[in-house]
Amino acid sequence: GRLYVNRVFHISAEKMFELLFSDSHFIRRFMDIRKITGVTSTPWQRDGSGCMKRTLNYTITITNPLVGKFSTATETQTLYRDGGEGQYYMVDAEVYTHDVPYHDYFYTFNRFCIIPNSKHKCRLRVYTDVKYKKQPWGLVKSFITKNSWSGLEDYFRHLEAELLEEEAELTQGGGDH
Ligand code: YK8
Repeated sequence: GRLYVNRVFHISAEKMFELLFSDSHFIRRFMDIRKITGVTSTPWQRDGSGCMKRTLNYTITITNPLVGKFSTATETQTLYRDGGEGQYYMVDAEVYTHDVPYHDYFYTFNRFCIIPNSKHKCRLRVYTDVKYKKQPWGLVKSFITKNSWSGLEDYFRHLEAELLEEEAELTQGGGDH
C-alpha cells in the first residue's frame, strides 16, 4: 500500500474525526467540489462484534478518460477506538466502485489514523491499498493498480489541501479552538 497523507494539523483529534466522519460542513463541501453526489449514510452503529460501523453510498464523477464519467460506490467504514479522551481514532474504509471496468476484481482499502499530538493538534495518516477479490491476468492487474493509484493520489492530495485551508480558518477564527 501507500501512505498518502502523513501530517500534523492544528486541529484536535476529536474535531478531525468530526470533520471527516460526520455529516460535517467540511466533508459536504469537499464532496461537492469532487462532484460526489447522492450521498446517503447509515448512522454509526455497533455491530455484532462490538465495532462501530457505517455504510455510505454515493455516485462519484471520474476524470480518467479510460472510464465512464460516473460510478456508484459503496463505502463501509469501521471505527476502532479504545474510547476516552486523548485517544486515537482508526477508521478502516472499504470502497467498492460498482460501475468501473473490472469492478468485480478489486476494491480499495483506506485506513485513516487520527492520533492526538496535544490537546489542539493531531496527526492524520491515510494509508491506502488496492485489494483483489480474484486474481486478474497480470497486465490487467497492473492496469487496474496504476489507474487506481493515480485517482487515489489526486483525491487524497486534494483532501489534504482542503484540510490545510480548514486548519487556517479554524486557527484564525477567534481562538476558541
Ligand atoms: C472515497 C479507486 C479506483 C477508481 C478509478 C477506477 C479505475 C478503474 C481501473 C480501470 C476511477 C471517494 C477511484 C480512484 C475512484 C475514486 C475512489 C475514491 C477516491 C481503468 C481498469 C472515492 C475514496 C475512494 C476510494 C477509491 C477510489 C477509486 O472516499 O481510478
